[in-house]
Amino acid sequence: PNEPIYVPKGERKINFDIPPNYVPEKYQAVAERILNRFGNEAQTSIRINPIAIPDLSVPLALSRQQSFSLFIPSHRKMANHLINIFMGLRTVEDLMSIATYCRDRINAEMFIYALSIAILHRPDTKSVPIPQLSEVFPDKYIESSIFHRAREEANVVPAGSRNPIEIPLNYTATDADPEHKVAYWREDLGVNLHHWHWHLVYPFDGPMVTVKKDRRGELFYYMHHQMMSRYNIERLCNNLPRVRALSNLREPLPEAYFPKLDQMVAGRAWPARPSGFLLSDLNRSVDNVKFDLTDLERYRDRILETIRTRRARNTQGQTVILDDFNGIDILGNILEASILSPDLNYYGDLHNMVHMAIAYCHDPDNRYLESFGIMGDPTTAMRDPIFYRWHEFVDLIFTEFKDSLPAYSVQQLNFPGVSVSEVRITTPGANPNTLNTHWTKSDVDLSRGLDFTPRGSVMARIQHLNNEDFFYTINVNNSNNREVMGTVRIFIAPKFDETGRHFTFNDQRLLMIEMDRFVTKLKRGQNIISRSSNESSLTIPFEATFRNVDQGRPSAENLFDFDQFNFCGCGWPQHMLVPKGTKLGFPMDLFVMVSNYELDKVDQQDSTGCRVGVSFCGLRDRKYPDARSMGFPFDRIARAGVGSMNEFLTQNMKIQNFTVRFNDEIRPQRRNTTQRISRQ
Ligand code: CUO
Repeated sequence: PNEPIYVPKGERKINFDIPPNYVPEKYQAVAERILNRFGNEAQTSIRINPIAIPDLSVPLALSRQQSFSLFIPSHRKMANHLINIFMGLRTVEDLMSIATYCRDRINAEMFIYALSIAILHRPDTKSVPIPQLSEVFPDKYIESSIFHRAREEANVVPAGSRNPIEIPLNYTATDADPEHKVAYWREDLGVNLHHWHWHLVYPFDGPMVTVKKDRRGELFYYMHHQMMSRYNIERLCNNLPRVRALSNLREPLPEAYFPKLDQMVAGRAWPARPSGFLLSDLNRSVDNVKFDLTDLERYRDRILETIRTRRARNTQGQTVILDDFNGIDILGNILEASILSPDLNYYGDLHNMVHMAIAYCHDPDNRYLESFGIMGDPTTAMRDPIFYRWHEFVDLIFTEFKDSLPAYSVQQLNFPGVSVSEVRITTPGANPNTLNTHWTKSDVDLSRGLDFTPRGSVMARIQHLNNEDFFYTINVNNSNNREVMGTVRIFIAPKFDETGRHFTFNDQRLLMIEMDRFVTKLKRGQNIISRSSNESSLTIPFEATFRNVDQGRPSAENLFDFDQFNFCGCGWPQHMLVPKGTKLGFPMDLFVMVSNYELDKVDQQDSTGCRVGVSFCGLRDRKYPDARSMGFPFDRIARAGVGSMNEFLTQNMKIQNFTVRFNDEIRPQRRNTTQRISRQ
């Protein structure tokens, strides 16, 4: 039961042994030809057992031609119904059976969503990798014209000899729109996959939320806050100012976005949004979506009032105190909103509704029969510049609350007897304290998402940002007369703002991005800690996003192998760990803190699941493995008298200048996963 059920490796000849009534009516006539297509030459046959089919009328209400969105409450309800069915099945075989029955009947996106949630949460499918969304729905990530070229390639060239189809870096706009300078970041495949995966692991609605996820509201705050800081740093690297929050919903939106994506399943193009659009009240009976901008403003004001008083109310009319530690978790659930919100009616569903208001601004009353834009789907939302304006506002609300809490005292920050004397960054072959970035071209397989014959791999080749591997070296002195345990917390932030001025402590701390966090033993006396960038607690390995392209062309052997490498998909992509920097070198501060593990530790059993991407994604079925508030020590304002980073430091912290140098050339990805495998 702990082994993957079905491992696709290269090309295999597979027949399917499926109960006749499982095949939808319209395919009945050709069923035999499809299911048994390899006849006696098949290497494997997959057998599906017939079981009683549950009532699927609720999820079937959304047709296969409609677009599915988690942000639409009626769609969520249907998906939750399906998730409950998948979760309630007795065995993995029964799950496969019902999933097979649903596969060609249920709306495809809803089906993949519900099945992925079930696989992630059923105890008997812990080790089953969920389908990589970029391969199932490549149309959500990759420019539409490529699919015509892919079809041509597949028809003319036999599988195995096909060349990857190159996708240019700049296809959604030109630098005439300044916002386009950071399109490589917004449209990055790994960044978007991470965001989709995060929302799968931490849904805001549905049966999986009530299985209480530890600190999910707080993680909503922290993960999105960190993405915002990363995006703002990326903007500074590209000579753009930090994002201006979308605080006035009545102002025209100067940010335009033309996605150039097609939804193949629904057979429609994602609508574009020219510059200057206005949000308006929504009234779309077809989606059961109806709300006014005034409603949103009322929810916002109630949330701000809750922050001012640090008191929320619940459905029973009781007061819920937002305390120093749990307040942020409650606020995260109020703001998103999740069904864990103390009072969904009173506080509304602010974050999700503004996603919707933006997604429907081109057709708020459905008079043109248009569906939602890319802000209406967590899979695609991060491509749009407006995403960051809205999330900057969400982040401001969180910051408003965090800034009302008392600052950390020296005592809370300190680790008696432990001091950090030196920290440095080493990139092999480069100057000390330099990080190097460049472009890389990597491949993704489109074929699972292409419904045409002949079959076999068709690869798209994508150009993306990447960084050279590097190490941190940290010298720590332990003057206690015994061994102690410490948590090493590594952050980086830019030194100068958009006008070239040194950041104040308060502005710089908000841009501190986490790079790594790990627990280590500190023996008495001097300790030299060396840590590789590939071990980061933030990231998933390069190969979890891309097919390996060591030799320039993927082969059946180096396609990634689920047996050895049971990837867990949630986590920041390794290739986006380091901001782009600049050609001349972008000046940043490296911050390292060693905190007292006695105050950090969470007593619980070791996790058996994924141990990658933990900083943003937590551990499956376990508490978040760090007792401190997320973002510690930068989640609070500075104590009195601290105006600069130097003044903030206690003896268990150290900062170091470094630069990030961008080389505007394409370099191949080195194999870097060995360390990661042994760590697991
Ligand atoms: Cu992740 Cu707005 O929460 O998209």
